Amino acid sequence: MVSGPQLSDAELEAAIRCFDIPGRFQGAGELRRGHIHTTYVSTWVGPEGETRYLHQRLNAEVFRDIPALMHNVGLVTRHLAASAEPGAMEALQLVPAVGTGADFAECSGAPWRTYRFIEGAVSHDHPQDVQMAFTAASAFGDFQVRLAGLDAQTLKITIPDFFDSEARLRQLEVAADADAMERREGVASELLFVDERRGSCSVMEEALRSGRMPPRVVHGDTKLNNVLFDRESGRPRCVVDLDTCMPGYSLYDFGDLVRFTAATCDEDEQDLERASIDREIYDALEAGYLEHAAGFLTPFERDHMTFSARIVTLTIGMRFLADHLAGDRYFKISRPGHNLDRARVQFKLVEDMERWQVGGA
Ligand code: GN1
Ligand code: MG
Repeated sequence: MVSGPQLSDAELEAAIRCFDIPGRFQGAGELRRGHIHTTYVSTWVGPEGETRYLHQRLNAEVFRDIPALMHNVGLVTRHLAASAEPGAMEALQLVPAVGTGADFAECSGAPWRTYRFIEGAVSHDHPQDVQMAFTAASAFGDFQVRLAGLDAQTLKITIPDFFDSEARLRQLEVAADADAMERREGVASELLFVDERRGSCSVMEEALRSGRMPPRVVHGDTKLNNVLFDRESGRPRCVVDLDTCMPGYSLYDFGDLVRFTAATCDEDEQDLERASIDREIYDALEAGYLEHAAGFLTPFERDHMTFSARIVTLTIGMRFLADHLAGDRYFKISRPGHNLDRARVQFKLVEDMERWQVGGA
């Protein structure tokens, strides 16, 4: 997908007004975040002063069943809010739609949802120091512990095989065989890179099949910037982006956290020389994650933490490469070859982790 949908100001305001927000509407603007949905922030003035709201025009190509997606988000936000202890992180708060009271609404030709904006918080694409990495990992570990109280059966599978590396490999191979954009020749070395590692794509799936690793509800997109930190104190305030909260395996979240947070460059860096994994950050992530997760990880999981970082990075690289081959239909891009750049960074990170023998499994 090349860019978000272009909406007129009137269409945007109409969509925002589908939600039950008190006060007088002041204005709204786009917040350029994420590869999937399109996000806006609006400002309102009421008796309590100025308040802001976050609105998302949901991507129904990626999430084919929006009611199922919002069923999960509603369940998770309410579970987190109900189980919050004093001093715990906040849960995102959905704003109901006018008239129906539902968690989403069809407006201006698309499905939308609205959250209360979390004020006084910041997010980071890169950790400022090892302490920040530790804190983020601890926040995601805590999030998993709190989700453990939620019956996985009640959550819907909104994107089938989302965490499954074997399925992601097959999707890449289908995209390469179809070669819809005639880009296959240009990515021969990347396809070879994946092919040489195809055996590793079965390790986690085999463990799930054989029962050596339990399925668990996970966050599914544990990028550092999905933790909001308090601007003043630096403490974690809220874990956001709950779209991929689904049954998966715990180490997926740990692996994805390493992939993004310990990387020394942006996810789409074009100078591959800059792409590596920062070992100190890796260690802080491991220690931070274990702060809460040590209590529930099985010996198999404990032994496969470093491996999970490698396999999740390879898997997301395969997804970017498959999308490049298919014509950039899934992840938003802002330049030609953007998904290929993203894939190459992931593969460089995998190579780096292999070099320092991360995850012998
Ligand atoms: C997508 O849109 P965003 O940035 O929250 C993707 C994740 C990927 C991530 C890679 C539903 O998340 O799975 O890990 O990009 N979300 C979906 O940056 O596919
Ligand atoms: Mg996401």
